[in-house]
Amino acid sequence: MIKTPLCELLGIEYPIFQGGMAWIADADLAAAVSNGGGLGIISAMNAGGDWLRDQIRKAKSMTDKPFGVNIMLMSPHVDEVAQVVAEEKVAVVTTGAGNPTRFMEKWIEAGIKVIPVVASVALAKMAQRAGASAVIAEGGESGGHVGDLTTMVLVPQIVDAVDLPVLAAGGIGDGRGVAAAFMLGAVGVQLGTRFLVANECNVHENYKKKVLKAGDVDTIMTGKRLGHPVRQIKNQFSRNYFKAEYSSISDEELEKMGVGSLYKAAIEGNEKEGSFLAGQISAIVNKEQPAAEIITEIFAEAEEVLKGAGKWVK
Ligand code: TUI
Repeated sequence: MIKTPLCELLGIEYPIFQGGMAWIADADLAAAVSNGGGLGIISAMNAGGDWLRDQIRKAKSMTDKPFGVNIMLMSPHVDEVAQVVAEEKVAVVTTGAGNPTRFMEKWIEAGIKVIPVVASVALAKMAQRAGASAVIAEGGESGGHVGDLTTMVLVPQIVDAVDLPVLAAGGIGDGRGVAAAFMLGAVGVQLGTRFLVANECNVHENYKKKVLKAGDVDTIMTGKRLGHPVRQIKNQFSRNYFKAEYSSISDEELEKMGVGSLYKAAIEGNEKEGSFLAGQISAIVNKEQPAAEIITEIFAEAEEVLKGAGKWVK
């Protein structure tokens, strides 16, 4: 059995979060992960407050276990959804794509445990000062919006910099990855890509197929020119976008090219025009299964790996 301080902090069985994937992580997936003993997370993405409130109430009806909401800080509705999570008193709020400190006092007052995703030591320290319960150190292997550093490099630096539980994210897809994260000092992990192919995940079937088929060099990072680097699976859209970034088109035109592309991928399954955000670990994600089985399988494997971790020590 693997137990870490994160299990005790949140009242969860396994120290694993499901990443808050925009247009993908809804109440169905979050409840399935929480019922499986991890922490399921609903993505507030660019949605408004009413949609989020409905999803939170739906998840509450599907599980009596704790679950979280991920607030994407670049959302045009960020103030509204920040208020909704405080009113609904969700157990955990994770944040991404920005600095959450201006909202933290309100969330903490509502009894919410705030666990920001950080991609740098500076933000981790700021989050600790603002009252974070833990931080998620996310490396650039992740899908979606990413920072510069890899998980291998980022996690130990965050562990050294803060006096909080640290979760590792980015490039983790099986028990070996979990064991490696623990070796770096993490006491929990967050996985997105592996949960994207869970049976309970409502993303379009074409999206799942793309992740299941992807090989080692099948993701690409776009969006650097506009300051929002995003990792996604290579297809017509991402190749065109990448080329456009290094052409003479204006920033405004480039920005327009990306509008609606995530919806096209996740909801419509449009293989040519969609933006299929996924991590580099897609290459080892090869089967669809229930979320609960993903969790038990990963932790059985992690336990084996960790038990054998001393094998080279003489
Ligand atoms: O947020 C994510 N992943 C995401 S958000 C998203 S929606 C989106 N779509 C298009 C463009 C941008 C966003 C899709 N995937 N992961 C968490 C994460 N946060 N990764 C990196 C960061 C991060 C980066 C810089 C957090 C803070 C930061 O700087 C904060 C500051 O302003 O100091």
